[in-house]
Amino acid sequence: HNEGAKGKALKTVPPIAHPTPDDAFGVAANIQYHAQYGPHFSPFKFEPEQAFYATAESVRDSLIQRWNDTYAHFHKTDPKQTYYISMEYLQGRALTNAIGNLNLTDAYGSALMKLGYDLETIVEQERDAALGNGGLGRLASCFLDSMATLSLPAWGYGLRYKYGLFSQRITKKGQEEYAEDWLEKFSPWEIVRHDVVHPVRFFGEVQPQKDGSRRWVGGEVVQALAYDIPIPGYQTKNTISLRVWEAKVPPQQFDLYAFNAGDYVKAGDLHAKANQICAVLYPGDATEEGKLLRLKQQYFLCSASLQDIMARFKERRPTKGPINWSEFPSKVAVQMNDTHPTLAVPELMRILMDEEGLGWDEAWAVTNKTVAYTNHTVLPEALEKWSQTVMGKLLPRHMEIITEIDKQFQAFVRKTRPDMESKIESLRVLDNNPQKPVVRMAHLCVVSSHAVNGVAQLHSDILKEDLFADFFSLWPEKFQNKTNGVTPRRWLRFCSPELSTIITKWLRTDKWVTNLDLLTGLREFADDKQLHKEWAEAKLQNKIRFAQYLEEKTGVKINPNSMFDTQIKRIHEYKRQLLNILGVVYRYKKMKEMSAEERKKVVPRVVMLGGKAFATYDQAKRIVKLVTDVGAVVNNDPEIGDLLKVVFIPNYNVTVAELAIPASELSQHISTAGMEASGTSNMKFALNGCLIIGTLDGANVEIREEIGEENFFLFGARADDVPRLRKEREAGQFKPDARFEEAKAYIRTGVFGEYDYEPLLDSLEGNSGYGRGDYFLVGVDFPSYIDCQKEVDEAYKDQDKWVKMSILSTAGSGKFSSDRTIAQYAKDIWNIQECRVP
Ligand code: 4GP
Repeated sequence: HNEGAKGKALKTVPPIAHPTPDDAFGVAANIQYHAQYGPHFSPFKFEPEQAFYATAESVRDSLIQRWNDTYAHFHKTDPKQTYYISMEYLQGRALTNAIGNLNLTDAYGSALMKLGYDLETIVEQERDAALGNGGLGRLASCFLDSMATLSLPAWGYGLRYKYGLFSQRITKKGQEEYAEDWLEKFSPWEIVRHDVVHPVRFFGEVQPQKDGSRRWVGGEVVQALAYDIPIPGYQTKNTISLRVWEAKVPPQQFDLYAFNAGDYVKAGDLHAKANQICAVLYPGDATEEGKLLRLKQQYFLCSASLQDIMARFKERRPTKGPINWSEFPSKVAVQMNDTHPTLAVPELMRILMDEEGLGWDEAWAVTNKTVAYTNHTVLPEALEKWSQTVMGKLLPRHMEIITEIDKQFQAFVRKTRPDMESKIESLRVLDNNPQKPVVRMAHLCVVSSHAVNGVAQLHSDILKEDLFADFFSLWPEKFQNKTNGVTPRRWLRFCSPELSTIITKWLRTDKWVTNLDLLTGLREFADDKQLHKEWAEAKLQNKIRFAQYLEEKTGVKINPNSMFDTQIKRIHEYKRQLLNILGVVYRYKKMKEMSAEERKKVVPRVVMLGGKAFATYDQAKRIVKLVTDVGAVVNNDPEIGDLLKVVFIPNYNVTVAELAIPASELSQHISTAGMEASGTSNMKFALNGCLIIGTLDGANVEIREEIGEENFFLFGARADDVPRLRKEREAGQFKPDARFEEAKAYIRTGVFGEYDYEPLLDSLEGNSGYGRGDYFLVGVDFPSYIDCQKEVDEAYKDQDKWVKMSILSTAGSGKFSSDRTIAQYAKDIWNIQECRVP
């Protein structure tokens, strides 16, 4: 089945020569070779597209070699290995990162020059791999980069969606969604593995066996086919895998008789069903079909990955004698990225019991020591619950296992904590509400895992004190915090080469790229005039580059000497893009009321918002519409000119972030306190010397601690106060600030157009029919937000002070490297060690 030692192997022959950093001629020849013989060959054509594919294929050769060496090394040394299972990965583009990590950037740059291209043009040919939705998906990708860079024995598993997260277009109607066909012209980075295939069953029934065991039979069986995407580490040979699965049916299941009889639909029925599984990420789940498809996707990912892990484990055991299963957790760690891969638990139990013949207790002990769970959100709507009926139909054996876990959990509580008897119903894995019996996936995760973690200190505290408080009282030792991080390679070294060069120059080393704490060395120069000059110059270059991009995409011309103020993230009411835009509306109104003299004192600003609204999330789409409508008026107001611009950045993705973040001077992280689990773009902005205006939420708290409170623009209610404030708001005890009323009333006058904003504005009222009565406390935080924005303007007027704050932001960002986060997971949860390819 697998890529291990069995069967005939390729004889060792002299190694093939791969491009080296100082051999631009060799690299150029290699690119030419691929242009000539690669799958994208086109006679007489060497357009940027052909050049990109030839370049990528040439880089891929080096990656494959390293990937092979890494695999062989892991196979030989047989270390404990981590498997990160995630429904999402937001990889973005790979070329810059790959050649950067391989230390081949200059070589490829000069090679392409010889062939008549500059690297930048070629890089821009690549489509983003957007196999994810938001922070959780990008975090998974940062983690892979750190796992490889730390030379850890670790892999990622995911799904190979045909269409990535939709591509967003902004029209007069607001956001429109289009399929993101990232595979249209193939991805040069994936290697299809026809030798790695696992069967995955759906539906069918459970048959009791003579020996008392149970077996799942019948139903539909599809094949999971592996694609490996090599993930190179930085300055290490180690290159790990992101293995993504695609669903296939074997050709024997194509009904040739039906086809020849003219029933084409029937003939290809199973193929069509298999194709649905990996068609899109998060298919709409308003219908029963949609729900079933989502559960199918989750099981497909878990089953294929677990079978794969199992096969590798077995392959690495000595061939003689029975397998000692208690050894499994000392060789395998499985990390569930949120609740989407929870089915890994019953699937591992099923394999151990039904296929390997272990008893319940033994299987449970192995499973518990193997799996761990990361929670990424406390939003109730995001804590998955699956209908027991659907689960029982699609996965009858798993439903039995889940039911047993639920039963044993109850018995455990009764036995060990009789004082908690009254809590059992609300803690159970099964919610047997007769109207709607469901499986609580988060509870299944907590009960089954040996470790449960939140993603920032505040969030982990909320898990312990609130969301999972009773579980915490049962198992205090399970709960941990692992504050998120971001990879310094993509998010500083490669996305801002200008700033990186300056940092390396002043620190006299580039070791900060793998040891981000070294950035504190910049503090020493925070007042140095020369550094200020260089720093501001780099920022300006990045601003100019982004301004050009924006003009190309939106037609709006922005002045690079204005303050660049950015909020980029998924559009969600709790993230409060609405607070931002209401603030802009208020600012605009005040500017209109000013005399020409007064206006001269205004700090020119470009307010940029970007992000995708989930296709069925109406309020989020209205927010997008409001931002674009405000922009259309403000940007064309001759009285205002360059003093204020409002731009919606279309189709926000990883590549856009790589341009926007280094160009920003202020970024907004303004969620209702207690609702943003961590945030990771806040870390990227701070790392790039962008100041933050934010609430005390998620990782903002730790960022502020690290960079110093005097370098952070703080406003708004604290998480502890939120429940009380909500109650007061509900009880009609909230007295809105006049400025808040003014901003809303201004929109209601119709200055920004005739679109019906009432559902949005009404959601901000205490007794709303649309929202939840200003549940997100926009009205409560509005006055302190406006005051804080004033402080921002004042600070910006003193550019020396501003640049110093900017340097100190970067200097204090060392903690937020995903290398630190991953090292902590490796030590505290996975118990894995470095396994470096010699
Ligand atoms: C996100 C959280 O909303 C964000 O605060 C956090 O930084 C990120 O996970 C990574 O931990 N959650 C999701 C999600 O993306 O889908 O729940």
